Amino acid sequence: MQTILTGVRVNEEPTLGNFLGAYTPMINLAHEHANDSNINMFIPDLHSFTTPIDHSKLYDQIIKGVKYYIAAGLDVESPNIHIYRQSHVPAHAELAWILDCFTPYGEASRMTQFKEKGAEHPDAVTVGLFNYPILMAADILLYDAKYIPLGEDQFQHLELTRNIAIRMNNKFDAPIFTIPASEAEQVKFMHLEKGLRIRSLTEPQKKMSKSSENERSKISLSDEPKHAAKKIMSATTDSEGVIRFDMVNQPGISNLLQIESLLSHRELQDVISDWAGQTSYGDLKRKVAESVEHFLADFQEKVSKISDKQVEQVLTKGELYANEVANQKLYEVQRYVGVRK
Ligand code: AQP
Repeated sequence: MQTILTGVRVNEEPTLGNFLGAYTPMINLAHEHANDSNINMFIPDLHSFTTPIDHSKLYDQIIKGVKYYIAAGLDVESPNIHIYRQSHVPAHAELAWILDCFTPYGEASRMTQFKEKGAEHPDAVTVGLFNYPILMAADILLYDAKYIPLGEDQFQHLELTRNIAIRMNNKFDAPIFTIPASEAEQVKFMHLEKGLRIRSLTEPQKKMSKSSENERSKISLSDEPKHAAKKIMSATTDSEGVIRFDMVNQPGISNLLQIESLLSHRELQDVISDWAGQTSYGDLKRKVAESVEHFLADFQEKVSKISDKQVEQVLTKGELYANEVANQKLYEVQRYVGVRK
């Protein structure tokens, strides 16, 4: 059976960008493929402190992260849906070390996210931040995952994962790893035209990021719904004075149209047509604010109904599965590199 896999770090409260870029495609694919694929939705908790965080909050955030996956619509009763913590499957960290030794330093140095995040945290650029895409490669390759629903910002890391897998397979002349599908195939598999990038509400040329210190730039999944609606009402737009979908010249307006399409489950083209040529940015903002408020109220109610006990049960089941699959792959790799007979 093929494997579809994704994860969202719990360094900060996930945003609407994470929800629409990673949760939504994964949930849609789970609905479509839970009978013919393994659906692995894991919490990449070891990735959570590649940039500085408040460690006293991390454990609670992990549990909340699991609740978010369930509330988003994963059917945890399905035998093929697996939710687990990366830290509770030691093979992730072990394989990452092996992959490190098959990753040229120059190639890893080209990762733009490292450069961007390094610039944001100049006093705290750690080896962990540099190494994070290689741990991500281990997260994927351990399970032979072919499809990885991701936002556009992660495609470079996916390409690195593909390169590492191809290099190892060539080196040992064996199909050790399944090569994840290319960016174009991933996008097609998610039924998208291209990768998704929800923009910052205050600087729409940038992506909405959960670690942004500007609260007004992002909608967090735990935002009070009315407060979130106000953030949409004050989102940065432009002075063109007419509603058009044009990510280059009108990224703020285009971002609102994109959010509206995803939250209302309507084709982007239909939403664009509804608003084309209209001139009241206020009307568009009001519509999107309503959709965001409604979405958050509904989502938060679902989250509040999930108990810690249910989370424990889901994780126990998921981690049993994940350790079994991951250890098998790790042992195979260990044999190829020569540390196991
Ligand atoms: N703005 C976005 N639009 C669409 N998808 C997005 N993702 C993140 N931001 C957007 C997708 O969410 C998944 C989880 O990402 P992550 O938390 O592992 O790391 P990230 O990509 O670094 O996400 P953030 O929100 O920007 O986090 P911080 O600010 O902590 O670095 C990925 O699939 C990502 O593509």
